[in-house]
Amino acid sequence: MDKQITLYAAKICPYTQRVEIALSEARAEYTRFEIDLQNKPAWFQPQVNPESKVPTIAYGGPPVPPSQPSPESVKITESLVLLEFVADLFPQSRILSSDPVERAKTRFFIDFFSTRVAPPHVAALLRGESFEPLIRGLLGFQELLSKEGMYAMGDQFSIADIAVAPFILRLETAVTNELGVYEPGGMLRL
Ligand SMILES: N[C@@H](CCC(=O)N[C@@H](CS)C(=O)NCC(=O)O)C(=O)O
Repeated sequence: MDKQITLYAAKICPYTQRVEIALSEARAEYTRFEIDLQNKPAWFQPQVNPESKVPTIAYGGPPVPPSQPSPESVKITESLVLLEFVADLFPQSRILSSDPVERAKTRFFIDFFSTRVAPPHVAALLRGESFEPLIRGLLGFQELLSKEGMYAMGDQFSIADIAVAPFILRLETAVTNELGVYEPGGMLRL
């Protein structure tokens, strides 16, 4: 029998959404446990994640209620690590290619997004800093998108799409509705 998977999650969390998309794409059976980030259960930090963050997966161990996590399950954190973990557990999902070059390109794409788009996104929208680094990052990001298929890396939906989707959707929603700490129209004054 396959080992059990419990995902500690929060509905509002884009990092959690990454993992939920991957598990769904892999048609994985798993138990989802919502963590109220404003009022976390006392057992969460000591027994599940010392950093006290979602998403976290408890993998394996005996069948237990999520609120009574077993020390025998392995606790795995960090959404990008978890995307690769899900891809490894469910290779038939094809969310990460088996080809070394494709894998490297996928990882580069995700790294580019994480270092050149996500930080200036936060800086511009949440701290009111210049939009220029964000626009520059997005232009570079666009260049990396496959010219062939409909997905980030080509014809196959992959962890590249999954890693960026929750953030790109938030960015689009924010800038089309002028949500954020910048002045109205501020994103256009470059
Ligand atoms: N780098 C982590 C970030 C996870 C993260 O920051 N999660 C937030 C919710 S979106 C969290 O749990 N924060 C703890 C808190 O709010 O106390 C990842 O990629 O999984």
